[in-house]
Amino acid sequence: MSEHSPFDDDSEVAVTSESLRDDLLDAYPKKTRRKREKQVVVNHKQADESGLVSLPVIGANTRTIPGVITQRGCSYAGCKGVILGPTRDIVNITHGPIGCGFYSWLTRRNQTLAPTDEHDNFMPYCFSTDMQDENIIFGGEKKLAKAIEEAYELFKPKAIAVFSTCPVGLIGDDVHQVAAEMKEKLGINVFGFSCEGYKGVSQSAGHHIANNQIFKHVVGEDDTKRGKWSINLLGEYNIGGDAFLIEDLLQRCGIDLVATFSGNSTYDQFANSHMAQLNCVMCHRSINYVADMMEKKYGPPWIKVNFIGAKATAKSLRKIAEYFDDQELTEKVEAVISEEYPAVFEAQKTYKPRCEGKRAMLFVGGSRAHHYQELFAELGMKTIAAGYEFAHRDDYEGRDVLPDIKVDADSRNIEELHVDADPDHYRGDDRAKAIERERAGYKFKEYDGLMADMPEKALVIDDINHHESEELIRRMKPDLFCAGIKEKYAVQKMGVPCKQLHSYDYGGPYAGFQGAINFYKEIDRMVNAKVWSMIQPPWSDQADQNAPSSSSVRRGG
Ligand code: CFM
Repeated sequence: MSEHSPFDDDSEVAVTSESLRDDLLDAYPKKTRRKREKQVVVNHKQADESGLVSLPVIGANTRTIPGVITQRGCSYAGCKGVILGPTRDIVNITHGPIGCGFYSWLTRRNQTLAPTDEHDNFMPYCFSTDMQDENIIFGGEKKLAKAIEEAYELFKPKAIAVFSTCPVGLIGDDVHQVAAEMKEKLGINVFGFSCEGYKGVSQSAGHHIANNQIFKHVVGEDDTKRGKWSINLLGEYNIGGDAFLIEDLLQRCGIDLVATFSGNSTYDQFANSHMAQLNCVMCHRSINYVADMMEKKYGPPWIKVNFIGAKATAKSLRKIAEYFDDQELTEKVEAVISEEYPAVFEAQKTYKPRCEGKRAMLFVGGSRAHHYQELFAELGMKTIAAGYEFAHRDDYEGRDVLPDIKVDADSRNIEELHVDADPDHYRGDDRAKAIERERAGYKFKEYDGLMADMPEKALVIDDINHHESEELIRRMKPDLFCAGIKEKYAVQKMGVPCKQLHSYDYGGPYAGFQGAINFYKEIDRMVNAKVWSMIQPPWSDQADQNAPSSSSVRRGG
C-alpha cells in the first residue's frame, strides 16, 4: 500500500484528492451534496494496532438524483441485455414498445459461436411484441401470447423467455401467467421476467431478477452429465470474444466447463450447470446470487476468479487447480501458463516502457472498474480514480461488509428467493470436498472489492455523473478515461482518449493471456497517439477556437 496520494508525484497537478472532492461537491445544492458526499470517497485506508486495514464506507446502490446525467442503465437492460442476452438458443421476447428491444439488440457486442449451422442461434434476431397505444389501453397479454406462438412456429426453440418493459408493469399485464399457459400449450419451457425498467435503482436489480428466474425455471432440469474437474464460469458474458479465449485455456488445462453464465452459452448448459463441482465467479456483482443459490440447493461451493490481466488469469487457473488438488491437473495448468507467458513478457517489454507512469480513470459497470486495473498495472499505469455505476458496497469494500449493508425499500422490492437443500439432488460429496479444502486453508466466497486494490487517497466515486467526470478530467487531465459509449465523445472532445470498457469499442478480446497482449497494444496506441495534443481543450486559456495549436495543457501532450 502506498503512503502517498496517487496525485502527489505530479507537481503539475498539485491538487489533493480531498480538495478535488470538495470541488466536485461544491457545485451542488445542499441536499444533493449531502447525498453525493457519501458516494464520492477518498480511499483512505486505516490500519489499527493489529495491522487490520479498514476501508472508508461508500454509499452505493441508492437512487440516482433526478437531473444529473448518470451512466446507469435500467433493470430491463440488466435482465434481458446483460444476463440472458448472450445465450444463443433461447428466444428472448421483449414485451414492450419496439425501442427497448431494438436498443438491447447486440449493442453490447456479446458474441456466440454455434458448433454448426444446424444449431440454433437466435442472437442475430430481435424479438419484440412491438406494443402500441391500443395494447397499453386494452392490455397486451393477447398480443404476447400470439408472439410466443409465432416465435415457436417459426423457430421451434427449446425455450422462450419474456422480458417486461416499463409499460407492462404499469398496465398490469401478467407475463408469468401468459408464460405458464404457453408452456403448457407448446410443451417447451416458457418463462417470464418482471424486470420492468423502473424496478430497483439500476440494471443491478435486473441481474438479480434474471438470476432468480433462471435458477427457478432452468437450472437443475438435467442431471445426466457430470464431468471430471468440472466448473461453471459465472459472470462472463463473452464481450468481444473474451469467453472464447477463456474456454480455450480451460480446455487445454483439461477443466470441464459445464456452463458459462452466460457468455457463449446454451439452454442445455444452464439446465445441467448444477452438476458442476465448483462455481467460479468472474463478475461478482451480476451473478453472485446464482452462486449462492446453487451452493445451498445443490452443494457446489464457489470462488472468485478474474481472467482480466495475465497475472490474474494465471492466479485464477491455479486457484481452480488448487481446489481439485490433483497432481495431473496442476501439471496441466502449469504447462498452459508456461506456454502462454513468454508472449506476454515479450509484449510487456515492448509496451510497458511506452505506457509506464500514465494515469487512467475507470468508471464502468459493476466489476470492470476493478478488474481492468490489473491490466493497467501490468503496463505500469496508475489508476487515479475509479468507480462503479451500480455496484453495491461489497463490490467496493469487500464481502466482509455484507452483514452491515442496509436493505432499503428499493432493494426490498426485488424478490429474495428462499432456497433449501434439494433432498434428491444435493451432493454431499461436493460439500464434503469443500469442507476438506477449507480445513486445508483454501478460501471460498472471498472478494475484497475494488477499494482494497486501489492506491491510498485515490478517488472512488459511485454512480459518477457528467458534471463530476467533466470536472475530474478538467482538473486531473488523465491520459486515459475508461467508460462507455454515452461518455466517450464528451470525454474525447476534452482531449483525452476514452476506451469503452463495456463493448471494447471495436476491439477485444481482452481476457486471458492473448487478450492481455491485445489490450497492451490498444492502450499504447491510445495513450501515445499524437492526435490528442492537437485538440484544444475548451478550458484552456490559450484556446484558439479556429485552429489546433501546438500548446496544450495536457500533460505529455
Ligand atoms: Fe458484470 Fe458485465 Fe460489469 Fe455488468 Fe454491464 Fe458489461 Fe459492465 Mo456494461 S455484467 S457488472 S451490467 S462485468 S454490460 S459484461 S460492461 S456495465 S462492468
